[in-house]
Amino acid sequence: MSAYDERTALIVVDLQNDFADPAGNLPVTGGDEVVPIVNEETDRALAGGAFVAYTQDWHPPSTPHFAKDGGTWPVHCVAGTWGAELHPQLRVRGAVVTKGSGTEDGYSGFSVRDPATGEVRATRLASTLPIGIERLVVAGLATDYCVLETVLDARRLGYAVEVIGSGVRAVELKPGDGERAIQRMVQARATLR
Ligand code: VGL
Ligand code: ZN
Repeated sequence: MSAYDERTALIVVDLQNDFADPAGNLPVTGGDEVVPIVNEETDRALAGGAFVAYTQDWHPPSTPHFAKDGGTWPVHCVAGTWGAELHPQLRVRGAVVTKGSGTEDGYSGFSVRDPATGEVRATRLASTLPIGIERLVVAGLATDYCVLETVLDARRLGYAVEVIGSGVRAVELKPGDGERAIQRMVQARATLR
């Protein structure tokens, strides 16, 4: 395990009720197991002087992201609802960055995409990280969507990235999606711990 320092940020992706609670609208198998792992990781990060940020999927009631509106997913993480809240056992000790709150689609914590125009826009995440952050440690949900896209974007932005293998879980619309996502992250030269 590599040490935390003030040039490192721990990014906790979408650890929200709809994904992490078995009663959520888009439950990820084993999603709740990630919560204590992330809490311990946060202790280590803060002890080492690292920054911690939490992303929060935060959708309007209608969005091209949802199957009922032409997209892929059951309604989930609607802004202001129980499902969109961060998991109650998650100890939130850092910045919270919402994403997906407009009509845009996309999974990355760093960017969203307008499905009509293809335009890609930054979220507040990059600007929320303190100046001097060079390395990101990533955990959360889901391996094959928001974790994957956040890690790929982070590599494009030039951060060194470490993914905590025990701290992520996959949706697996198709079996093997989680493993394939890990391979893509490693191909992008993220390291897997
Ligand atoms: C996610 C599907 C839809 C995620 C978000 O957080 O991985 N997956 N919206
Ligand atoms: Zn979503």
